[in-house]
Amino acid sequence: MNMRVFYKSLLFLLGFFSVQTKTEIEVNVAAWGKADQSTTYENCDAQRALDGINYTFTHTEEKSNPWWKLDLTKTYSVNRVTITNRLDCCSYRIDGAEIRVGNESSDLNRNPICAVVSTIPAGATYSYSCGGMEGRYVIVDIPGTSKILTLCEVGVYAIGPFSEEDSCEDET
Ligand SMILES: [Ca+2]
Repeated sequence: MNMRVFYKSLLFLLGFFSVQTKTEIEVNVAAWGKADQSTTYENCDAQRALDGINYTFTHTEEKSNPWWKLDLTKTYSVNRVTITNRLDCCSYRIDGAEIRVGNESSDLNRNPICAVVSTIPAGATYSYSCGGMEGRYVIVDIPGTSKILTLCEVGVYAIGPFSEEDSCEDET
């Protein structure tokens, strides 16, 4: 290896490592939040979309405009949202679901739409880019009459590291 190639390689590596140290980390903050939903069928409560188990699911009653709402307790810049659909039955029910990110806790439709689900195959996890939309709340809702909203898992990926208050380094 001549010196020119050596220096070029060295510069490349230095550039590589400097980029690496600046790389921001994508963190799934969904489970840090508290979930709620419009109605609950039997014991299929809203938190079941956050338990890390793909076969446990939330389930609303069959009503108009069902929704599921996640309160992240503070505002995050949401990079993407993932939804895992039900495997055993009724995968079509998720069709047309709207994913919203915003700061409106009561009038949920005022939160801007990040993406609309066309369809998700049974048991699959699909990812929807939200491009850094800011919000404390992530909502999944299905507009229409006689709808059932079921979610197996929801992931909310924000770009970290976050503010210093998220770090425990200073706590002894
Ligand atoms: Ca689950």
